[in-house]
Amino acid sequence: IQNKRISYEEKKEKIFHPIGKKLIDITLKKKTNLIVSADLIDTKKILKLVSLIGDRICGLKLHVDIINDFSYSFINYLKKISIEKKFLLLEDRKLCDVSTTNCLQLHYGIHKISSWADIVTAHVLAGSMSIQNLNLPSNMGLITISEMSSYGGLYDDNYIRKALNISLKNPKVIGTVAQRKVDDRLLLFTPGIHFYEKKNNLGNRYIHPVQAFEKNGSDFIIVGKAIFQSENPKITAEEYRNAGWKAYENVL
Ligand code: BMP
Repeated sequence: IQNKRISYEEKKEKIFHPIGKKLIDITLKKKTNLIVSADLIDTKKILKLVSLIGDRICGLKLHVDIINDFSYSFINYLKKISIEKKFLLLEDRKLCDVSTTNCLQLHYGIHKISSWADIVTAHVLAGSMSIQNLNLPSNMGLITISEMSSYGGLYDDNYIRKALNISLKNPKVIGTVAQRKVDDRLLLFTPGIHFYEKKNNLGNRYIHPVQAFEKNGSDFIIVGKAIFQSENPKITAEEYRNAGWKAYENVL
């Protein structure tokens, strides 16, 4: 049957990086493939959101460089909650430079991403070497960006194929962001998820969780505004968790 996929258990056997395996373990334990993107500029708002949705998610995605009142007490507290509630912290830094600069951006500056994040995102525009020699801690993984959810992006099939190849060859890469099926040895992360919206007027495109799993072979859905801007993020997160989990089970 066309849409069949391998289970998370089978996928875990193909993923060698410990953080990839850990993410799958969390997903199976909590029955959730939902990653919430907390694109908020205020630490109190992020912590409030996490208190409402922490039980429903396998990962929390951050853009720490948008936070006005970033501090280590915030990050330490968030780290503690992530361990208690069992979810991973993803910093969506989208590194996109040569290896030396990527390395500096990962380890230094105000945010010292490598000191707390479980996963960081990176483009591979600058080539395979750009994501090598980053001195990542052994328990930190990379997610590459092979194809974005926005419309009018510059990614063509050739670029995407090459980005996927670079991802497969780098042992630090646990998976990728793309809008299509990828090799089973990569975890596939799908942003641009919404129950009702198809496009927003700022260039992002959206698909339903069912489409993400049936058509694209997604492993994890990433949901931002649909949850954190909803009237009741707790209930909405549960709706997306449930939809993502059912969509996964339906293609098994
Ligand atoms: P929202 O669901 O509110 O549109 O948020 C999507 C999140 O995913 C944003 O943080 C955005 O930076 C990120 N993202 C995306 O929208 N498309 C991609 O292809 C890759 C992303 O990381």
